[in-house]
Amino acid sequence: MFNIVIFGPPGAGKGTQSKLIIEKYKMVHLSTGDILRGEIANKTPLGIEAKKLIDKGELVPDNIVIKMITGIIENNKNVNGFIFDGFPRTTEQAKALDEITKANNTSVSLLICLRVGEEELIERLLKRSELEGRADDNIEVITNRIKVYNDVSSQVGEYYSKTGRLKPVNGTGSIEEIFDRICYIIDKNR
Ligand code: B4P
Repeated sequence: MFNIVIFGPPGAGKGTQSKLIIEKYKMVHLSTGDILRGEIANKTPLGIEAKKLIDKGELVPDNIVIKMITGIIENNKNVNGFIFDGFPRTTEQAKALDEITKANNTSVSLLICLRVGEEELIERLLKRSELEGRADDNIEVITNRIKVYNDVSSQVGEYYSKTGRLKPVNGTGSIEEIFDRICYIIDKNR
């Protein structure tokens, strides 16, 4: 199994690039954002709680997302590998992911960190809000999401850097150009 984390600030292109990666490398896409939005759409108790936080641009508690991820990994033991999109977002989640993968006789090989400037992130997310109308894509919430990324989530990069697994990628340019940069790293490390 070859597992990757795709990481970066909100709007960096994690979801966009994950779709291309799973198609080329036949991996399983695991997006905590998508799972949480599914819970919200189905109005489950978890979704109702998560919505209050997501609508403010805050993170959902670690124990909730860790539990979600654990179940999925345990139920998919025979896949080529996972692409973890939007998880881990805290050091606690990063440590938990190392423990869960180890318990399932696998590991995370790389964290691909998409680097994009703040102005472009805001521009992309506001454009998405016109197209998709996501409740958390408005300027006030976007500003808080970027702040949470800088204050909390950026530490995840440092955690992976200590074990030599952090691979920064220039996240600007066309979607295809960025995908080529990611494939180069995957092919070199597989
Ligand atoms: P996510 O769904 O992960 O949302 P995101 O950070 O906005 O990334 P996304 O993948 O959607 O956007 P992308 O960069 O691809 O999380 C949403 C919320 O859920 C979080 O704020 C948090 O509250 C909660 N949550 C999720 N996981 C959690 C966790 N582990 N712990 C706690 N809470 C959690 O794309 C953005 C836009 O840019 C798109 O419109 C795309 O078309 C465009 N784009 C992409 N690449 C481009 C390019 N090269 N050029 C121009 N535009 C581009």
